[in-house]
Amino acid sequence: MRCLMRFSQKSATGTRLSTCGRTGVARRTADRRCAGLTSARGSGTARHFNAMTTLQRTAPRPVIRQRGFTLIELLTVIAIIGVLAGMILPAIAISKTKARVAMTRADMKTIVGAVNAYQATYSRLPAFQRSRDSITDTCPDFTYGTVARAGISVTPTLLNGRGQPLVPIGNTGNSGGWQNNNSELVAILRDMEQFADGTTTVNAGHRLNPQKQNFLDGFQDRNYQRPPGPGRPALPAPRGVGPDGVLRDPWANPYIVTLDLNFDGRCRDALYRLQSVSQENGDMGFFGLRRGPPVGAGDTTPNRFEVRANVIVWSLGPDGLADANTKATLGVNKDNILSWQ
Ligand SMILES: [Ca+2]
Ligand SMILES: [Ca+2]
Repeated sequence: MRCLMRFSQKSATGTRLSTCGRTGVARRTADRRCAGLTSARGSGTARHFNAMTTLQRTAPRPVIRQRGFTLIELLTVIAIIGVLAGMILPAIAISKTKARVAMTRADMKTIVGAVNAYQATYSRLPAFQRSRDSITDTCPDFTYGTVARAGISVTPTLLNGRGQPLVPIGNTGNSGGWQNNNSELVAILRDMEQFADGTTTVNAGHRLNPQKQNFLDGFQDRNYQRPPGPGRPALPAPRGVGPDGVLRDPWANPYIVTLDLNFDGRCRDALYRLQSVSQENGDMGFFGLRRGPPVGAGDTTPNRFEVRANVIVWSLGPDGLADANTKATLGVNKDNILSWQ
């Protein structure tokens, strides 16, 4: 009876166990043996069985040693994790940068599209009168660069996302030295009379967008990532229109936009017009840039590299830098993102 009861027990894993730990044919054999032994309790065979059972009960059980990791094993695991992290983290950083570059390209398409839509509506480009009046033979188009505010100087410049001044990029050789950043375009294209910081825009009274259309609705309004405080400047937030009206890229730097204000079908940008940046071979430049013909008698500069477009946009790229003495394909200019590339 005891054996039958044991046969009906299940182990923790669901395997049926016999008294002797047998299964299948062995179990049936054990069944018969146990049945016979049970009916013949007290016989010699039964005594033998009882002796065996006693021996099994009293036999020492094997000791299972539980040991932890050794120091060497732990150090090996830590080293492997370190190697894996060293391989994975750079890959994550690269994919993050690629995603931001893709966002930047999409943003630049949106800006170009907004300018074209404005031009189709009003038969002119979205520029303030002082910007139009500033063009000359040596500076026939207008670049909205890194200048902090509208005026007659390229300094002070806007700050990057870490609160550092950006490289000065603005128009040289124009009349009166008039400069501005892309907030001028934002005000006109979004039909803004006032920016979030309270500044009155060039579009006050809707004078540059009388139909009150929003041509640039693909961007969010961003607050500063850190507001200005006593003795410290505000830190701009990435990708969107800030309280100062400046449209910034995913690295919190302003999009640089050049408009073809002399309407010759070519954009002469403040940086990319430079021979030191764009010349590849003779009048041939990098990324489709070509040295254009002089636009007037006073246009004697060799810095006439241009893009065939009515508007171009570019970003300083992940490093937030550009240099007027470095080729477009090298150094800090290499990662710049160009709408015409
Ligand atoms: Ca032009
Ligand atoms: Ca750069």
